[in-house]
This record gives sequence, C-alpha cells and structure tokens, in this order.
Amino acid sequence: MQPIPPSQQQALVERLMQACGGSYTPEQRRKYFISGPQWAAAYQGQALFHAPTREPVSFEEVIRKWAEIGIGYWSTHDTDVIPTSALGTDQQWEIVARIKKALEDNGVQCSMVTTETFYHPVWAAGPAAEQPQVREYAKFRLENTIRIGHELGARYVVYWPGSLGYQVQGAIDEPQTLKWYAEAINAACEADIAIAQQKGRPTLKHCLEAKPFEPQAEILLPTSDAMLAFIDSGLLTHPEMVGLNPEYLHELMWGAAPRAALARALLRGKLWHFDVNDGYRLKHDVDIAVGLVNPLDWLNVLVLLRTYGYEGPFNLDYKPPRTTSNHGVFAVSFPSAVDRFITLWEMAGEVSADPIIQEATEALKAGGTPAPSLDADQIFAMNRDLLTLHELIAHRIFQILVGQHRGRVYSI
Ligand code: GLO
Ligand code: MG
Ligand code: MG
Repeated sequence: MQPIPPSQQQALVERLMQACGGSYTPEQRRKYFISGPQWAAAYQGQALFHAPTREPVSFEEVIRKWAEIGIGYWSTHDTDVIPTSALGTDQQWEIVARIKKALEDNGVQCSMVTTETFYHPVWAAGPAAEQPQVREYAKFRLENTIRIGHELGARYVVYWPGSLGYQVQGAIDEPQTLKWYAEAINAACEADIAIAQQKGRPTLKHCLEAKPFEPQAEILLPTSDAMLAFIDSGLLTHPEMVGLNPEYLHELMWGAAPRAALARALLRGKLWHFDVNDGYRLKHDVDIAVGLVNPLDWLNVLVLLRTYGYEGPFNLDYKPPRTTSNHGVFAVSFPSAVDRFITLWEMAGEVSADPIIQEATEALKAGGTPAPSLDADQIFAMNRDLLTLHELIAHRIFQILVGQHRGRVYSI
C-alpha cells in the first residue's frame, strides 16, 4: 500500500468504520442511560511517562459531539470545566450558564457531577488531610459541586476520594482520616438537603467510587466492599443518601470478579451508578473502552444487571488510547464504545431468554431425584450428571457471544 497523506487519513478512518458494518443510530443510542464524561473526551493522552498526543477539547464541543453520536447524558468534574481559581465565584456561574445553554441547545442532559479531589497540589495529603483548612476547603468543594449539580439538573454526584491513603508507612492515623473523610461527605449531604429543598428538587444520589491502587501506594477505601462497610460504619449522618459507583476495572484491578462485587452492592441496595470500561487484572488503571479486553465477562456482568433490574447510568469512564487522534475520539472511540455496550446489553437479553440456558438453569434448580437420606455420597450421585450443565451454560454463552445462536455455523 502507498503511504497515506495526512489529508486523506480521516477519510480512510471513516470509510473503514463504515466497512465495520455501520452502527446504531443516535436515536437508538439515546434510549440507553449512557453518560459520557467530559474528562474522557478531553483526555489528551498525558501520564507520568506520556506527553499529550491530542489537543484540548472544550465542553461545548464535547456536548455537541454527544448529541451527534447519540450519547444522551454528560458528566463532569468541577475542574474539568471551571478553573480552580474560579470555583464558587461569579465566573463559575457564568460558565455554568454556558454549560446549561450548550446542554439545552443540543438536547443533552447532565446526569452526574463530581469533585476533583486528587489533581490539584492542595490534595497532596488527600481530601481528609490533617490540616483543618484543607478539610474545610474539601467541604467547600463538595458543597459547591452539589450546587452546580442542582443547577445543571444532575441526579447523581460521585466521589472518588483519590489520594485518601499514603505513600510512606506510619504517617497517617487511618481511623481519624476516615472520620474526617466522613465529615466531608456529611457536609455534602447536609448541603444537598438544604439546596434541594430551596430548589424543590429531590436530593442527589451520592455515590462513592473505590479504586485499589493509584494515586497512593496504599488506599484506605480500596474496594466497593470497603465503601459499603464505610457507608454502614456509623460515621455517616445520612447513610441512606449514600451508595456506590463501582468501576468495572477498579474491581478487576485488585483481582476481584467484577460481577461478584456488583452482586454484593446489589444485595445491599447500593448499586446506583456504574463506571463502564475494561482492562486487566493486577495492573494499573489502563481505562480501556468497554468490551475490548473482556467481552465475555462483560456479557455476564450485563446479564446480572439486567436480571436484577439495575436502572442507573452506564458512565463511559475510559480513556481513548493515546494512539487515537482528536478526530478519532469522536469518529471511532466513543461511537464504537457505545455500540459495543448496546450490543452486549442486547446479547445479555438473549442470554436470559435463551431456551437452552433457561432449561439448563431450571433443571439445575430442580435438582436430581432426592436421595433417600441426607447422605453426602448419595446426594452427589443423584445430581452427578446435572452438574455438567454448568459447563454447557458457559459454552452456550460463548456461542451467543460469537453469534452462533444466530446462524454462525461450524464450517472452515
Ligand atoms: C479514576 C476514576 C475517576 C473517577 C472520577 C469520578 O480512576 O475512575 O475517573 O471516576 O473522578 O469521580
Ligand atoms: Mg471511575
Ligand atoms: Mg479508572
């Protein structure tokens, strides 16, 4: 093949995207509660060992692109859109008014707001540092985000505590730090109750997000289970207002089964918001787009969420890779992530409705003929061949994943 001049590369990408077999329409995509974070679209590819590979992108552009693609909801950190120095000032409200207009003009809704408590140097010792004024500032930031959220019509607020942990041993009083962190969440809930009342709106759903490592070496609330324990610790004045925003990869990172972590949150009635992405076990937070690493696991996760009636947002908290251009972020990365998600979601419905899986599941639950007595060997013998159905179900799910149930046949 001849070298491709830069002026022809975007057209090539677009043509090959078409050749992939088209896509869902924006109208179809909008039927799902999918939210696109400002920070994901605007991520420039930078990291500790990485210079940026993309140009900055404004919120106006992201919101316009969400509308074009068919992503119905937008989410943001406070400082994705407002400079830290402008937080709480008139300039903030001017920016918020511009955001509102961009959302209205494009028919996109703000689903979630979140506070950046990890990037600025003020958070070097975390959002619940020993210094009283850092904690006072953290409360101001959380309360301010609630105000912005109500103004933009959001229903969710998310807290990823970021640097709540330590690098060096022994410098932090863990119980005290957790108490201080709870004070900030309590202040946010109190502020929410007051603002919601003033505005005649329901209070927001406050969702805690855990991550096992990064950006500290040791994290005080590293998993969704740790967050559940924190909610039930007695430290929160409004535990009923606080739930979870698990992130798929954050659970995988520590070696967990994301599906099991989600199941525990579901049982506790706290699965309120979900960050959707992909990656690898026991590696750093690579934030790959949904379905590119673990499509089979994702399919099973979505079967669980469909079965148990999860109704919250699916927030595309991934990072388009550094190799994707600014054009590629909106021409390939987000539309393809949305379409893989929808495909997996619909396939999850096919798994639940599949007659083979249904019959196998019912047979497993019916069990074998009861043994004459509660004798372990006899009970095992009565069920022996039924248990093969576990592997048969797994095979059937694989077939659904690769489309064999719809006509892909064994042929070479
Ligand atoms: C980082 C987190 C981050 C949070 C965001 C929302 O690893 O996933 O993106 O989701 O700050 O609070
Ligand atoms: Mg996240
Ligand atoms: Mg992440």
